[in-house]
Amino acid sequence: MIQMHDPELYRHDRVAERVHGFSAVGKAEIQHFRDHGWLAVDNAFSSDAVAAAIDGFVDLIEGKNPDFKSWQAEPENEAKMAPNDGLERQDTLRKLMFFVEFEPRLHALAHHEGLMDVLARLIGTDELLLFQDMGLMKPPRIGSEKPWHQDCAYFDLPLSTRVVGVWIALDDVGIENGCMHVLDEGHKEGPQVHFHRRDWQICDTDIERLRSPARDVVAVPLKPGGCLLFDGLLPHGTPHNLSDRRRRALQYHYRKKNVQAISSEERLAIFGEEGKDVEC
Ligand SMILES: O=C(O)CCC(=O)C(=O)O
Repeated sequence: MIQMHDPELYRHDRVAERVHGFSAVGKAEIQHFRDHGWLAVDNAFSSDAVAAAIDGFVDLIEGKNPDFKSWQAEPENEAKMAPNDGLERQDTLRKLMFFVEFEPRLHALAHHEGLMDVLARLIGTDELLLFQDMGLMKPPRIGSEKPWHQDCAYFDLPLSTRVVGVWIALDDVGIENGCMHVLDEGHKEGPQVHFHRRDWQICDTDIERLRSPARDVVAVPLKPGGCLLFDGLLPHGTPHNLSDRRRRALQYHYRKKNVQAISSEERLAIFGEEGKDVEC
Protein backbone atom coordinates (compact mmCIF):
# COMPACT_ATOMS: atom_id res chain seq x y z
CA MET A 1 0.00 0.00 0.00
CA ILE A 2 1.32 3.44 -0.93
CA GLN A 3 1.97 5.48 2.23
CA MET A 4 0.12 8.75 1.73
CA HIS A 5 1.32 12.10 2.93
CA ASP A 6 -0.89 15.01 3.97
CA PRO A 7 -1.48 16.98 0.70
CA GLU A 8 -1.04 20.21 2.72
CA LEU A 9 2.66 19.37 3.04
CA TYR A 10 3.21 20.25 -0.62
CA ARG A 11 0.73 23.11 -0.93
CA HIS A 12 2.75 25.61 -2.91
CA ASP A 13 2.64 29.37 -2.40
CA ARG A 14 4.03 30.06 -5.85
CA VAL A 15 5.61 28.51 -8.91
CA ALA A 16 9.33 29.03 -9.53
CA GLU A 17 10.51 31.74 -11.87
CA ARG A 18 13.17 30.54 -14.31
CA VAL A 19 16.03 31.72 -16.45
CA HIS A 20 16.45 30.55 -20.02
CA GLY A 21 19.60 28.48 -20.52
CA PHE A 22 22.92 28.44 -18.63
CA SER A 23 24.14 31.35 -20.75
CA ALA A 24 21.53 33.56 -19.03
CA VAL A 25 23.06 32.92 -15.61
CA GLY A 26 24.80 36.15 -14.69
CA LYS A 27 25.65 37.87 -11.41
CA ALA A 28 21.99 38.48 -10.52
CA GLU A 29 21.14 34.78 -10.94
CA ILE A 30 24.14 33.68 -8.85
CA GLN A 31 22.93 36.12 -6.19
CA HIS A 32 19.40 34.66 -6.49
CA PHE A 33 20.88 31.24 -5.71
CA ARG A 34 22.73 32.62 -2.70
CA ASP A 35 19.67 34.46 -1.38
CA HIS A 36 17.01 31.86 -2.09
CA GLY A 37 19.01 28.62 -2.07
CA TRP A 38 17.95 27.60 -5.57
CA LEU A 39 17.89 28.58 -9.23
CA ALA A 40 15.68 27.08 -11.94
CA VAL A 41 16.97 26.97 -15.53
CA ASP A 42 14.72 26.18 -18.51
CA ASN A 43 16.29 24.66 -21.64
CA ALA A 44 19.52 24.01 -19.78
CA PHE A 45 20.23 20.94 -21.92
CA SER A 46 19.43 20.52 -25.61
CA SER A 47 16.76 18.09 -26.78
CA ASP A 48 19.55 15.95 -28.32
CA ALA A 49 21.39 15.79 -24.98
CA VAL A 50 18.14 14.85 -23.21
CA ALA A 51 17.29 12.20 -25.82
CA ALA A 52 20.79 10.70 -25.45
CA ALA A 53 20.48 10.75 -21.65
CA ILE A 54 17.10 8.99 -21.82
CA ASP A 55 18.56 6.33 -24.13
CA GLY A 56 21.45 5.80 -21.69
CA PHE A 57 19.07 5.71 -18.74
CA VAL A 58 16.76 3.18 -20.41
CA ASP A 59 19.70 0.99 -21.47
CA LEU A 60 20.79 0.79 -17.83
CA ILE A 61 17.23 -0.03 -16.74
CA GLU A 62 16.95 -2.70 -19.40
CA GLY A 63 20.12 -4.28 -18.03
CA LYS A 64 22.17 -3.74 -21.21
CA ASN A 65 25.25 -3.25 -19.05
CA PRO A 66 25.44 -6.44 -17.01
CA ASP A 67 27.95 -4.83 -14.60
CA PHE A 68 25.45 -2.19 -13.49
CA LYS A 69 23.07 -3.34 -10.75
CA SER A 70 22.63 -0.35 -8.54
CA TRP A 71 18.89 0.26 -8.41
CA GLN A 72 16.10 0.41 -5.89
CA ALA A 73 12.49 -0.64 -6.44
CA GLU A 74 9.42 1.39 -5.67
CA PRO A 75 8.12 -0.01 -2.37
CA GLU A 76 4.84 -0.80 -4.18
CA ASN A 77 6.62 -2.94 -6.71
CA GLU A 78 9.27 -4.90 -4.86
CA ALA A 79 7.80 -8.17 -6.13
CA LYS A 80 8.20 -7.21 -9.79
CA MET A 81 11.97 -6.82 -9.59
CA ALA A 82 12.70 -9.74 -11.89
CA PRO A 83 16.11 -9.05 -13.46
CA ASN A 84 14.89 -9.46 -17.03
CA ASP A 85 11.83 -7.30 -17.01
CA GLY A 86 13.36 -5.13 -19.73
CA LEU A 87 11.73 -1.79 -20.33
CA GLU A 88 8.82 -2.63 -18.02
CA ARG A 89 11.27 -2.29 -15.19
CA GLN A 90 11.13 1.44 -15.76
CA ASP A 91 7.73 1.54 -14.07
CA THR A 92 8.81 -0.55 -11.10
CA LEU A 93 11.89 1.37 -10.02
CA ARG A 94 12.37 4.37 -7.78
CA LYS A 95 16.11 4.93 -8.09
CA LEU A 96 19.29 4.20 -10.02
CA MET A 97 22.56 5.13 -8.34
CA PHE A 98 26.22 5.59 -9.21
CA PHE A 99 25.94 5.04 -12.95
CA VAL A 100 28.09 7.75 -14.53
CA GLU A 101 31.09 5.46 -14.84
CA PHE A 102 28.90 2.89 -16.63
CA GLU A 103 27.07 5.19 -19.02
CA PRO A 104 28.97 7.79 -21.09
CA ARG A 105 25.82 9.70 -22.10
CA LEU A 106 24.93 10.33 -18.45
CA HIS A 107 28.57 11.14 -17.69
CA ALA A 108 28.55 13.70 -20.50
CA LEU A 109 25.40 15.38 -19.17
CA ALA A 110 26.93 15.64 -15.69
CA HIS A 111 29.97 17.38 -17.16
CA HIS A 112 28.15 19.68 -19.60
CA GLU A 113 30.27 22.78 -20.18
CA GLY A 114 27.54 25.32 -19.37
CA LEU A 115 26.64 23.48 -16.18
CA MET A 116 30.26 23.24 -15.04
CA ASP A 117 30.73 26.95 -15.63
CA VAL A 118 27.71 27.83 -13.45
CA LEU A 119 28.78 25.34 -10.76
CA ALA A 120 32.28 26.82 -10.65
CA ARG A 121 30.73 30.21 -9.91
CA LEU A 122 28.34 28.81 -7.30
CA ILE A 123 30.95 26.73 -5.51
CA GLY A 124 33.80 29.19 -6.02
CA THR A 125 36.33 26.92 -7.72
CA ASP A 126 37.07 25.10 -11.00
CA GLU A 127 38.23 22.11 -8.96
CA LEU A 128 34.82 20.46 -8.94
CA LEU A 129 33.94 16.94 -7.94
CA LEU A 130 30.78 15.12 -8.95
CA PHE A 131 30.32 12.97 -5.86
CA GLN A 132 26.83 11.53 -6.24
CA ASP A 133 24.65 10.62 -9.20
CA MET A 134 21.11 9.29 -9.14
CA GLY A 135 18.27 8.54 -11.50
CA LEU A 136 14.98 9.28 -9.78
CA MET A 137 11.78 7.81 -11.10
CA LYS A 138 8.22 8.23 -10.02
CA PRO A 139 6.29 5.65 -11.99
CA PRO A 140 2.69 6.51 -12.92
CA ARG A 141 0.17 6.04 -10.08
CA ILE A 142 2.62 4.49 -7.60
CA GLY A 143 5.56 6.95 -7.58
CA SER A 144 6.36 7.45 -3.92
CA GLU A 145 6.93 10.67 -2.01
CA LYS A 146 10.43 11.87 -1.14
CA PRO A 147 9.66 13.67 2.13
CA TRP A 148 11.14 17.07 2.97
CA HIS A 149 14.85 16.84 3.75
CA GLN A 150 18.22 18.54 3.35
CA ASP A 151 20.68 16.65 1.17
CA CYS A 152 23.60 17.52 3.47
CA ALA A 153 21.90 15.37 6.14
CA TYR A 154 22.95 12.41 3.96
CA PHE A 155 26.57 13.41 3.28
CA ASP A 156 29.53 12.95 5.63
CA LEU A 157 30.94 16.39 4.87
CA PRO A 158 31.84 19.36 7.07
CA LEU A 159 28.98 21.85 7.24
CA SER A 160 31.20 24.50 5.68
CA THR A 161 31.35 22.51 2.41
CA ARG A 162 29.43 24.18 -0.40
CA VAL A 163 27.27 21.40 -1.86
CA VAL A 164 25.15 22.03 -4.95
CA GLY A 165 22.51 19.59 -6.17
CA VAL A 166 21.40 19.60 -9.80
CA TRP A 167 18.03 18.02 -10.57
CA ILE A 168 17.40 17.53 -14.28
CA ALA A 169 13.96 16.76 -15.73
CA LEU A 170 13.93 14.05 -18.40
CA ASP A 171 10.13 14.11 -18.70
CA ASP A 172 7.62 16.92 -18.51
CA VAL A 173 7.48 17.32 -14.73
CA GLY A 174 4.59 19.17 -13.14
CA ILE A 175 2.68 19.47 -9.90
CA GLU A 176 0.57 16.39 -10.64
CA ASN A 177 3.44 13.96 -11.36
CA GLY A 178 5.73 14.92 -8.50
CA CYS A 179 7.87 17.96 -9.28
CA MET A 180 10.38 19.39 -6.85
CA HIS A 181 9.11 21.63 -4.05
CA VAL A 182 11.57 23.84 -2.20
CA LEU A 183 11.35 25.96 0.92
CA ASP A 184 12.40 29.35 -0.38
CA GLU A 185 15.43 30.68 1.59
CA GLY A 186 15.18 27.65 3.87
CA HIS A 187 18.96 27.07 3.62
CA LYS A 188 19.36 30.14 5.86
CA GLU A 189 17.75 28.21 8.73
CA GLY A 190 20.84 25.95 8.87
CA PRO A 191 20.82 22.22 9.52
CA GLN A 192 17.48 20.73 10.60
CA VAL A 193 17.01 17.68 12.78
CA HIS A 194 16.07 14.65 10.66
CA PHE A 195 13.94 11.74 11.87
CA HIS A 196 13.36 8.23 10.53
CA ARG A 197 9.69 8.43 9.61
CA ARG A 198 8.45 7.81 6.06
CA ASP A 199 12.16 8.25 5.17
CA TRP A 200 15.17 10.03 6.77
CA GLN A 201 13.42 13.37 6.76
CA ILE A 202 12.55 16.66 8.40
CA CYS A 203 9.50 16.30 10.63
CA ASP A 204 6.27 17.35 8.84
CA THR A 205 5.40 19.74 11.69
CA ASP A 206 8.85 21.36 11.44
CA ILE A 207 8.15 22.10 7.77
CA GLU A 208 4.88 23.75 8.78
CA ARG A 209 6.74 25.77 11.41
CA LEU A 210 9.52 26.81 9.01
CA ARG A 211 7.18 27.90 6.22
CA SER A 212 4.81 29.89 8.34
CA PRO A 213 4.53 32.81 7.97
CA ALA A 214 7.84 33.87 6.50
CA ARG A 215 8.87 31.37 3.84
CA ASP A 216 7.15 30.23 0.66
CA VAL A 217 6.94 26.70 -0.59
CA VAL A 218 7.86 27.01 -4.26
CA ALA A 219 6.86 24.33 -6.80
CA VAL A 220 9.36 23.82 -9.63
CA PRO A 221 7.69 22.35 -12.73
CA LEU A 222 10.20 21.73 -15.51
CA LYS A 223 10.13 20.69 -19.14
CA PRO A 224 12.58 18.01 -20.30
CA GLY A 225 16.08 19.50 -20.22
CA GLY A 226 15.19 22.05 -17.55
CA CYS A 227 17.02 21.86 -14.26
CA LEU A 228 16.97 23.04 -10.68
CA LEU A 229 20.22 23.95 -8.93
CA PHE A 230 19.91 23.92 -5.14
CA ASP A 231 21.96 24.39 -2.01
CA GLY A 232 22.75 21.24 0.01
CA LEU A 233 21.01 22.81 3.02
CA LEU A 234 17.82 23.78 1.19
CA PRO A 235 14.80 21.81 2.48
CA HIS A 236 13.04 20.17 -0.46
CA GLY A 237 10.76 17.26 -1.21
CA THR A 238 8.50 15.73 -3.84
CA PRO A 239 4.93 14.45 -3.47
CA HIS A 240 3.54 11.17 -4.78
CA ASN A 241 2.90 10.66 -8.44
CA LEU A 242 -0.70 9.51 -8.58
CA SER A 243 -1.08 10.67 -12.18
CA ASP A 244 -0.84 8.56 -15.33
CA ARG A 245 2.39 10.29 -16.36
CA ARG A 246 5.88 8.87 -15.88
CA ARG A 247 8.35 11.16 -14.09
CA ARG A 248 12.06 10.55 -14.67
CA ALA A 249 14.85 12.81 -13.47
CA LEU A 250 18.58 12.82 -12.86
CA GLN A 251 20.18 14.26 -9.78
CA TYR A 252 23.87 15.07 -9.52
CA HIS A 253 25.73 16.50 -6.53
CA TYR A 254 28.91 18.54 -6.68
CA ARG A 255 31.42 20.00 -4.25
CA LYS A 256 35.00 21.14 -4.46
CA LYS A 257 37.71 18.48 -4.55
CA ASN A 258 39.88 17.70 -1.53
CA VAL A 259 37.37 18.09 1.27
CA GLN A 260 38.19 16.07 4.37
CA ALA A 261 35.16 13.86 5.15
CA ILE A 262 33.66 13.76 8.64
CA SER A 263 32.40 10.59 10.32
CA SER A 264 28.74 9.55 10.22
CA GLU A 265 28.66 10.12 14.00
CA GLU A 266 29.77 13.71 13.49
CA ARG A 267 27.10 14.17 10.82
CA LEU A 268 24.43 12.69 13.06
CA ALA A 269 25.49 14.96 15.91
CA ILE A 270 24.39 17.78 13.58
CA PHE A 271 21.40 16.30 11.75
CA GLY A 272 20.29 13.43 14.01
CA GLU A 273 17.78 13.58 16.84
CA GLU A 274 19.93 11.73 19.38
CA GLY A 275 20.38 13.66 22.62
CA LYS A 276 18.55 16.74 21.35
CA ASP A 277 15.36 16.20 23.34
CA VAL A 278 13.21 16.81 20.28
CA GLU A 279 10.16 14.91 19.05
CA CYS A 280 8.42 14.39 15.78
O1 LIG B 1 13.29 13.23 -7.36
C1 LIG B 1 12.76 13.23 -6.28
O2 LIG B 1 11.68 12.73 -6.11
C2 LIG B 1 13.42 13.93 -5.11
C3 LIG B 1 14.76 13.40 -4.90
C4 LIG B 1 15.52 14.04 -3.80
O3 LIG B 1 15.23 15.12 -3.35
C5 LIG B 1 16.67 13.34 -3.27
O4 LIG B 1 16.84 12.15 -3.56
O5 LIG B 1 17.45 13.99 -2.54
